[in-house]
Amino acid sequence: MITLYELVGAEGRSFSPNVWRSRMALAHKNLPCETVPVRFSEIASILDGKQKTVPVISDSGKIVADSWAIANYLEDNYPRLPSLFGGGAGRDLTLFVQSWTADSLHRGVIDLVLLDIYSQLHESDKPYFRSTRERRFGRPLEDVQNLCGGNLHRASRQPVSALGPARGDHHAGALQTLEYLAHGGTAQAGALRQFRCGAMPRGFLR
Ligand SMILES: N[C@@H](CCC(=O)N[C@@H](CS)C(=O)NCC(=O)O)C(=O)O
Repeated sequence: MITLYELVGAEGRSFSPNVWRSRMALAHKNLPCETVPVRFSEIASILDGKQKTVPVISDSGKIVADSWAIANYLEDNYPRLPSLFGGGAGRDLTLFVQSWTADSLHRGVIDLVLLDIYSQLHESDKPYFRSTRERRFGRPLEDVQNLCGGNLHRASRQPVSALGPARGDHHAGALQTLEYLAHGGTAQAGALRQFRCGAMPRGFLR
């Protein structure tokens, strides 16, 4: 059994797109897994105590960290299960999509949701999140999100970078879908449906 360590907020919602990539990769491979919810302040104490970020998986004691490393591990160690990449070219293309997602899409979206992420954190995580992110962004969380129009739903009334106009929910959906595509670039479109119906975190940014 594979164990997936995932970041959660105060109400137990899994809100990290990096973790969702691994969740979706596991689901795509039909691999059963158990999830262990962790807060930011607990990451350093999971497994061998060397982890700095999630997702992390433990597969019968083998520890793999980083969503891209996890996707590669699953593909290489479970070759008989549905392929995440569909071959070498698909793996290369997926790496490109993953890099673009991290460098362009996430950078565009994070301004819209930073305060929302903070608001849904457990109280014990809030000081850490505020201090690290305010250092990174160089201003208060409130200013980051307000400077770009308020929130994901208000932003839905105007085009947001390359995503174009759409409902705010669709931005969130696009983000999740792209996250999935980042690990399933050439996989069958049909596989996507299960995430829409099942594992998608509806309204998780509200
Ligand atoms: N490149 C890594 C990034 C992982 C990452 O940054 N995870 C965030 C959650 S989205 C985290 O664990 N951050 C811990 C922290 O900020 O202390 C991956 O794709 O897994």
